[in-house]
Formats: sequence, structure tokens, C-alpha cells
Amino acid sequence: MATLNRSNAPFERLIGASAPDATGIVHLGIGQFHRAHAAVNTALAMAEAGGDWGIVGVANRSRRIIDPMIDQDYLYTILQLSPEGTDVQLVDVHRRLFVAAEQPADVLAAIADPQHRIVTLTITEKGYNADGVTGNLMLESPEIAPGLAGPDAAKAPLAQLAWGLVRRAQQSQAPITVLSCDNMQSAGETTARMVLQFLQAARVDAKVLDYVTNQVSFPNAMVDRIVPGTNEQTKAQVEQILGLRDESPVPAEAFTMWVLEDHFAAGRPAWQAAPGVTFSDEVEQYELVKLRLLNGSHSLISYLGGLSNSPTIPSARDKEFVARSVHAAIYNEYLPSIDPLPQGFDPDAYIDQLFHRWQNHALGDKTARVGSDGSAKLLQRIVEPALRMLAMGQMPHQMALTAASWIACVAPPTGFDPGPVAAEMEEPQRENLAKATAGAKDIHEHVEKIMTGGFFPAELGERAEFTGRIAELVEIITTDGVEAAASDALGE
Ligand code: CS2
Repeated sequence: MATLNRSNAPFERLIGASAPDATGIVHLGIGQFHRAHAAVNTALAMAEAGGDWGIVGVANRSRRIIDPMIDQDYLYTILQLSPEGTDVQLVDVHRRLFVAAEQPADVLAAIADPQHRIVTLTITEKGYNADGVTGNLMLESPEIAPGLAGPDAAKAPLAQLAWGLVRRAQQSQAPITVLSCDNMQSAGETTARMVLQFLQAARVDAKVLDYVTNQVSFPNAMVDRIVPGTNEQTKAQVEQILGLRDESPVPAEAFTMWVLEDHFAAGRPAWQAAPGVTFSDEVEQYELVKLRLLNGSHSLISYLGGLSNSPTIPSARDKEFVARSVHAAIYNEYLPSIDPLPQGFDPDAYIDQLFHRWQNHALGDKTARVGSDGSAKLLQRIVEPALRMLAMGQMPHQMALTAASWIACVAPPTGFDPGPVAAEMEEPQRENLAKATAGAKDIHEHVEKIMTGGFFPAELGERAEFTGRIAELVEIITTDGVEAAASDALGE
């Protein structure tokens, strides 16, 4: 079977336009989500209004995604999967691809190059290295600390971004936009704060700080599209439809949404031309909607799913007890925490659509994908809404269940085996969680050591009633099972 390349590609399936050779965007963290989201929207924008918006894609360490793309003349396909049908689309917007770990100097040079006017980021929540307790950049962490010594020692994307901006300040002072496309509250502001804290700690001179403060914009944005990993089945499906082999296709749902602040220091693609893209002054409210109603519930589905042996999100969501818990989480806890809602936003329609999206068996999103990195994700998803309810004297039972099922999956008490789906979840704090809980005399102490062990802000960790409720639920999970815990959390 021939492999996709520029001479055999089905250009009748091209989404939007091909990029010109000139690049205007540097993307750090090229992976599945960027390729199905910002890349697609940029192709659609260029079809409408042109522009030199080819993308330089930088992978952090792995060649897994970029090698096939390079072999395929930078082309790849999106396999759009939904209950309504399957579609394959061709994307052609990347013009240079490389790995930061192999060519660190090129990352800095690309950011400094004045022809580049936007740096987009998908470096995951943990890539911002914000401390779970203080929210400040973790200057002592093994990712960040070495990079403070200078650009040559910077390995983490955030550190490379910061040194790239230093280089730009020294060379041209051309304005630029840094656009976070990760699931974070006040994503732009958070990125700016992390970059500035890094630069201050690295003792760069005041002119550089001035440049970053005044010439670099960091718009907030809410991003949304469910994009699982690629597997052999994805490749086989594409092959069947195209009669060509794509070694790096991206499966994705049909739904897509991007809400951005229109605050670009040096221009931007005509993204508003893409369906699903909105420029708004209410981005932070949209971020809350997405982070809580979608992502917060997603975490709950994944941990309940992990503990009930559901390998995929739709198979978990199909379980009645999961659907009921999620419904309660949304209506009793998350939705009331968003005040005001964005203007014109219809919560019931949005929530119905969420339940429908989670039921996408054709897409088959993995439970373990969503359950991974919970220590970083839960900080964005449950802390503030839980604190809000506790302050009102109410118990956020479903958020306690989210935390309890996360603990049972990735930091199980001695003697409890959460099963194979949970074992597949990647958790950067797994070892630290095990260390923190070693020697706990019972489940209550186990949970207490986690809640006050530097993984969550002290404000939440010190809420004894919340810790107590989580411990009760972990106890039920380990004795009577997750379904019994869910029903307890529903007050049944
Ligand atoms: C998921 C997200 O990884 C996760 O925890 O909740 O990746 C989710 O699929 C996307 O944010 C959807 O836009």
C-alpha cells in the first residue's frame, strides 16, 4: 500500500487551504490536539483570507508524530469519527518540523525570528509547572531549575519559550503573541505569569522584562475538541477510505470550539472564518464552562470508569451510575459555580451535547488518556468550585467522589487493587503520592496525607470536612466498590 505524499494525496479532501512556504506560527508541543484544532482552524482561516501562516511544529522529545509527517511531505489526515458518520480530511499547514531535545538552539531561533508572529502552545497542564499549593512557578523542579542557568540548559518547553523571548528582545524587539491552547483557567494570564517568574528568577535584564511585559501579548483562550491517540485501527480505517497509508492520522470528533480574546500583538490568521471559532470578551467565563462542565465531569467519568473496568469513556458513560453521578456533578456543583454564564449561553443544550459527545463509541476515547495527569488536571477542575461550596457550608459530594476515585486509581490504599484500566493511567506524582502516604495507619490518614501533602492548595487541604468525606468514599470504594460509593455520594 502506497504511503500518503504530495504526489498521491487526495487534495479534494483538503481542509481549508495549504499553507504557503512562509511560516508565521511556531507551535511548541506538536501532538494530537494541535493537529486537530489550531492547525485545522489555521487552514480554514487561510482559505478565507490567505496569510503567511505556515506552522513550524516543535515536538518536545519524541519523533513519533513528526517522522511520519516528514516522510509524508508534512501531510496528515484527520479521521473524523462520530455516530453520524466517518470522514477523512487532509491537512497541509506545517512547513517545518523538528524535535526540541535534538535541536534546542532552533527552538530559540524560531521564536526570535521576526517573521514569526505567534507562538502557540499545547504543553499540557503540567507543562506550566505551577505549584499546586501556591500557583507560582516551581523554580526548584527538575524541569525548570536547570534552565534558569541559561538558554543552553533549558529543556522544558516553558523554559525554551522564555529564553526564545529573551533572544527576540535582544535581536529585534518585534512584538509577538504567545497563545496557550491548554485546558487552564486564565490560560494566557497564567502563561504570562509563569514566563515572567522564570525570567525574573533567571535574572535577565530589565529591558527584557519590559519587552515581555509590553510587546508580547498572552490572550486567554478556551479550546475544545475531543482528540484521542492514534492506534492501528485509526490507520486501518484511513487506509480503507483513502487507499493510502497515513502513518500519523489524527482521530477526532466532529465538534470543535475555540473562544479567544482578540489581543494579538502582531496580527493573526482570520480564525473567525472557521466554524466553531469565536472572539469574545468573556473568554474566562467560557474557560470556566469548559473546565468544569466538560473537563471536570470528564475526570469523574474516567476515574469511575477506571474503577469499574471501562476501557473507554463511552463505555464508562453508558453505565447508569456514572451518568447519574456526572449529572449531579454538573447540575448541583459545577454549573452553579459559574456566575455569570457567558451571554447567550444555553447550559441545558450544552450539557445535552456533552452527554452525547461522551457517548461517541466510534471515537472510543480511552479512559486512561483522560485519567492521566490527574494531579495537574484536578487543580484546574475541582479546587475553586469545591472551595466555593464549602464556604457556603455545603458539601461538594461529587467533587469529593472525583478526588476519592482519583486517589483509588493512582494512589490506592494498601491492599486495594484498582485494576488494569487505572494501571494504564499516567500520573507524574505517582511516586510522590506513594511516598506521602507510606505508613498511613488507616484510610482517613492516607487521604489526609494526600490532601495536606502539597498536592492541593492548603485552603482546600485544610478543610477537614472535605477530607473526611473523601476518606469515607475511598473506604466504600475499597470495601463495597465504586458503584456503592457513587450511590453514597448521591445520598441514596
Ligand atoms: C480531557 C481533555 O485529557 C483530559 O482530561 O478532559 O483532553 C478533553 O478531551 C479536551 O479538553 C476536550 O476539548
